[in-house]
Amino acid sequence: MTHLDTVEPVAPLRAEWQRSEILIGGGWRPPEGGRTDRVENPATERAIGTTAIADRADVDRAVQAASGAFRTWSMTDARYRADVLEHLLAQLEERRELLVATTVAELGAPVRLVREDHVGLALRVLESYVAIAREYDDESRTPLGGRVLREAAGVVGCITPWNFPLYQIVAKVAPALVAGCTVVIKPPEQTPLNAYLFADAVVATELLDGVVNVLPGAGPEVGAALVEHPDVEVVSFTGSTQVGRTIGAQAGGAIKRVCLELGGKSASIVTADADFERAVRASVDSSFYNSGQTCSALTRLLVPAGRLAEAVDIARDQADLQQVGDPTDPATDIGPLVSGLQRERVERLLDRAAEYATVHRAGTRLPERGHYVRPAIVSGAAADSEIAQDEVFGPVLTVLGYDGDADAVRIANGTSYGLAAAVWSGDLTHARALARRLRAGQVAINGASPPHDAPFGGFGKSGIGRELGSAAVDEFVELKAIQEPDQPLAD
Ligand code: TXE
Repeated sequence: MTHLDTVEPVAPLRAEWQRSEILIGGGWRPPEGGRTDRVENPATERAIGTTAIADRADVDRAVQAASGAFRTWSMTDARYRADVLEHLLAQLEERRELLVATTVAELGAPVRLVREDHVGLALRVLESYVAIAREYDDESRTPLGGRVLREAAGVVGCITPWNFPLYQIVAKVAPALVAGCTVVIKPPEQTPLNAYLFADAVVATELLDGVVNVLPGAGPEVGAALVEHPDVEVVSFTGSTQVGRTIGAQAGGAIKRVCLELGGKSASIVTADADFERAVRASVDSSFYNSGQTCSALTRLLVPAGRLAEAVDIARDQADLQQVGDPTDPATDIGPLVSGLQRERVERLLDRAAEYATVHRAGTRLPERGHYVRPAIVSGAAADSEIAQDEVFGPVLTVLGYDGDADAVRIANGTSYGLAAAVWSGDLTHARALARRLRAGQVAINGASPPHDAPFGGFGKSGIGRELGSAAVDEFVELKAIQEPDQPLAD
């Protein structure tokens, strides 16, 4: 059987993928406008299901439900919330295989990656929040004896992207629930089915009626209505810098708290004394991971100028080794991009890059159908060129040369972003010193990336605020200083 023969001509229609309702106040209801939209499998370009599309009236109903639930949920003990999250985790665990199949079908990510990282990571993150909720302390003292309460901020609007459909939901919802907030989720248009499975787990958990509401729909309509709604106190958004800027401006105008997780153009600095080949190959893998659709991907490889040609050769070889194709095949490394639109964007950027740089495309044969992109290694581009500055969100690595540490740091910090970075060196002291000089929210030394409870977020235009771990809970908390007289008041 050839590789292509394993791609199903028409993905099976599953009952779970035909959804005409939205989740409000713990119950499934038809959307006000009665609209639905089709969901496409990016590997086959065929419809695999339909989902409901909410509108502004639904946003209002969902926010009302979340506001009602907030009155009781925000008053519960964090230990109680830990128990509820544990139930939710068990419900998601029961749906693990369905979540894997759904993610492969609606995102096109390879099954091996989906099992370990997409679904596996999402569940591990939720598990970390069960532990955080158990330890959660909503009261503290200042050094001068002031009493400080941590109170839930209110209803949170969670606007999520498609690149890690389940993880993005969990990374917002779990810390918000730990803090005592209630949420309205607006999942992405491209991958709403994961949100439905999450909603099924919420319903089965029973104790979350109104605490978690799910409204699939268009960003400029449902997403914007959530941001504008006066009873939404916090907006947590992950997506493009462009939409993040709009949301930030709207939230600022309404004096509303906002958490923005935006793009990145992360640098991987390989020093002269590093395990060079390992560092280059790992950087290629990072930039191709999830078809390059990862905001923290190491998309700029920085090597000593004298070793540029060697780095490009190794990178090209690593690109050629990638198996691109059917995401249901466990041997596949790279699946399609999520949509035709994303594919066109990436190809356009590469076409323009070919005018001023060398674009090496991997030799891999691509399937005839599907939004596939041939992985690319770009060399000879200036550090300030479009391909070295813009987030590509496809399997593309740009290799740049540097001349000494100061130059490496200058190039690494020389974008508007600041999400992640990597340093490779045989000398840990040297690597740590370089890491300190990088303006990035996370730095991985010699391939060791931070655990999933370490804060994740960016400097500069990569966003505002942090996700993961207890740092994310802080985004959904208001601090209240409350003081009582030292002596009890006389009756
Ligand atoms: O993002 P959008 P898109 C980057 C990546 C990618 C580019 C475009 O570079 O190529 O963004 O992707 C909702 N008000 N990232 O177009 O449009 C939308 O419905 C409120 C990086 O998919 O920002 C979806 O739920 N909400 C990123 C979410 O915003 C709005 C992951 C993200 O969609 C809205 C994804 C509006 N006016 C893309 N318009 C990362 N940081 O990981 C859209 N939305």
